[in-house]
Amino acid sequence: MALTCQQLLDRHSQLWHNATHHPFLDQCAAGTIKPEQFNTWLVQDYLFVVEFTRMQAQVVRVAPAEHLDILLAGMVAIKDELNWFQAKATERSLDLKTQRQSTCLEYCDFMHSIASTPYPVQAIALWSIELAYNQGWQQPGTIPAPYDEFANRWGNPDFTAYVDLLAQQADAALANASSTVQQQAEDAFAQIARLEQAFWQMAFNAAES
Ligand code: HMH
Repeated sequence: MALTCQQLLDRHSQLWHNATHHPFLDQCAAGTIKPEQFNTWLVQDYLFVVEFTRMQAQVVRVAPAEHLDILLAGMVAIKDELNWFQAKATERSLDLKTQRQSTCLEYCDFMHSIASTPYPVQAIALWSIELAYNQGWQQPGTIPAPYDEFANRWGNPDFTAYVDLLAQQADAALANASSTVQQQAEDAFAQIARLEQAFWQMAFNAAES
């Protein structure tokens, strides 16, 4: 029996819950997140997305031809996202030429390491990274201004449909994968869940200084 995206969510429900529910997001919804927390997230997430762009490009390199259409739509969307992050940073007078914090660095190193894994593992990684934000930003319910546009970027119906297509492609890739590759995909999923939780916590901790 081939592993599926849904099975990964079921098997690791606690880890996934922690990846997508965090006081950072709840406090965005409540309007009580502190500017230094939010701005830390924004700058570090921009730096993350730069490396995520490279990961997406790497997946394009190894994906079967029939998966390219959706992956290339994702490449177009990430172009817009990088420009949007730059505009948000300018609005807030934030310097994007900043060092990555250790958690961000660890996540970027992990994405880099994924490049040497078989396509099904990369497809699971891509899907789970996008699903984390798709679910996380919707989880607290309606997020009011000024954070609504952040919630909407990853919570909107088009993005949800894109993530669902990524899941279908990952399932198709896993259908023919060996048990070793399936295990690698499961390990990657669990590691991404841990890194997502740590990334929220990194930004949340910025309030303590
Ligand atoms: C940390 N995970 C993190 N940042 C993001 N922007 C996404 C996932 C979704 O692309």
